[in-house]
Amino acid sequence: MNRRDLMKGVATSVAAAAFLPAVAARAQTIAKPAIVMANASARTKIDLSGEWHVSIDPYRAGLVDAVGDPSKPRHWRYADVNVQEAEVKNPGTFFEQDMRRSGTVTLPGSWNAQKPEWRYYDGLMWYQRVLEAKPEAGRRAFLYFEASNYTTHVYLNGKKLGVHVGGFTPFAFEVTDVLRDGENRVTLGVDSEHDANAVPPVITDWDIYGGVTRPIRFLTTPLTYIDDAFVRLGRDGIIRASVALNGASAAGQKVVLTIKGQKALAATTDANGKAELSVKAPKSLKLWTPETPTLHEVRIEAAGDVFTDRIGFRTVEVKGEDILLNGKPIFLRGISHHEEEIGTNPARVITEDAARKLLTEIKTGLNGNYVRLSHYPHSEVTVRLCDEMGLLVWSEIPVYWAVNFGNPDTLKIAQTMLTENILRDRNRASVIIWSIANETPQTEVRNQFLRTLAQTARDLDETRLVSAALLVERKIVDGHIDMHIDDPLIPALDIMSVNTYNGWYGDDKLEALPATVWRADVKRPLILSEFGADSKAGFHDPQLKRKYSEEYQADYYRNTLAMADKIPYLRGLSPWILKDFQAPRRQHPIYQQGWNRKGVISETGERKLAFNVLSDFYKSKMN
Ligand code: GCB
Repeated sequence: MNRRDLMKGVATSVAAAAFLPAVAARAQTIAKPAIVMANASARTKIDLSGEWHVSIDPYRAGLVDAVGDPSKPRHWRYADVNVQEAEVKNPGTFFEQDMRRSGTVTLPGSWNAQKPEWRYYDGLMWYQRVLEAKPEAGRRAFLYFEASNYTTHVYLNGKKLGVHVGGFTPFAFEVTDVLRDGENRVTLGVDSEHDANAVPPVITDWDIYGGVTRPIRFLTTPLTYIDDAFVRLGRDGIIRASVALNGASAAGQKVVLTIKGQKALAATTDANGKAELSVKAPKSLKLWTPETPTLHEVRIEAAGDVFTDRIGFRTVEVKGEDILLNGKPIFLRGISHHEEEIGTNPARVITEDAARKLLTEIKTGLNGNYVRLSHYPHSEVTVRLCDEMGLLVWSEIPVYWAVNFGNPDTLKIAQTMLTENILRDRNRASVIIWSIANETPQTEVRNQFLRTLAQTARDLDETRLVSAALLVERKIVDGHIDMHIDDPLIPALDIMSVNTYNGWYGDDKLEALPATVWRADVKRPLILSEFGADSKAGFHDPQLKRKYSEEYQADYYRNTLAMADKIPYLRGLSPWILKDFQAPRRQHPIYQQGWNRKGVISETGERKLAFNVLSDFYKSKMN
């Protein structure tokens, strides 16, 4: 398939011109979420991982009745009612659900892996469990969700706390006033449906993984607490901390910041509860690098609350065609990675152990220093491990393929996701690139949409680079393959990144790839953000080297890497992809069976021939 063809007809149907001012107006109104709860896991009082009652609701009866009327109480999974007792008390009453007597599943974990018939279920699922808690005088209480996919309705003791849209970023609701002493009931309605305005849109090349995919925590804080803290090293050699308090006494509070081994800094919060602190980085400060990923103990005290984290200091910038880390040019030896654990029936449950296994294959197995966490924000545990292990990170939001660029509400969803992602991860030294999109059509509404996102990223974080994985047109010029990078979005980006599949999609011979000519209109460092070919682990075909054989994939890598090596402004690679992953669009009965087979390891972790080709190439790039 020609990559351009994929995008034909995708250009938005909404009247674009009328729409642009609305897009711009919307950009002004995006706000930080009411609760950030930076480094939330450090505040965990009760981890709500474990058994939850579950009830499937494909027609959404618990939310809306037939013909759109309000739903009937007998369907309300969230009602604060003991159904069994109510049935005895009033024999005339009836219910069409009872969460307490429904079966259970273990959360976190997408429903896809919980029952074979749920593998491709796309709809509403209800969850409920008991939270034993006690309201505490002088403390606030919250429910914090690391991620739940896609629309999550949250209730406590029959009261609706709110709704969150988006599958990969954290959110929280305050429950101080709803919490009761003893048994509390948390009920969640998680709807995986993506409509045409969703981010990502309906069609992707990965599995939906509906449900609660990351931990849920019950947290408590003092009445005024440190909600957000962004601690970073600027390109000017200054360490800065932006601190935000949340609570009635947020204004006029003393804030004290200590980086272990350094002198403490102090400031006072303004009328909005915010404080800015800064100090020139001492010469002795150990910088974070992939080779020596030093993390410093950071402690912030204010209003009787304490925030702690382990934070690395480093700078990243672009100069001409170079990416500089701590002022020195760097080549990104990476690979793309979907969030999916090794195994034959993955549930997208990323434990520290599961993440470590996968990242070790990149760091040690492939001699990598970089990972593209595609196509959406991955688990916090993964990003924290990258900090610890020394892997640079490309972080992405799922503005993918046919997003409805003409719709201001879609932009708002994307901006909110980007904001939640940046607020969660901007203390992670490993993260160097915010990616705002993948393979999007070159239309004016798309350009506006993505420029707005680029600005959102820069407003929230002045220390990192902005990029997007772009499409590029392939032509034949004078007998060679010609790739001309001319996307009008590039001036808004720090790095131009391009996905290219010549030799897999299309008819190009592998031997023709090394002679490919790459041309770019704008001077920027280039990352080949994707290239790849399917192979089924164990299918060997040394003679014919048919597609899907390990030999074809290995040859594809050899030739594509030979091509890449000739691009003078190439500064990084993240081939597609580390591991074979679930992809409902991929149904070749012999080779794919529901998996995208472009992994250099199989779904069970078996290394394919291409793994060694890439690993050797990266070895040759290590200084
Ligand atoms: C792409 C997409 C990625 C797909 C891949 C493929 O360009 O960005 O999500 O999975 O191609 O395998 O075709």
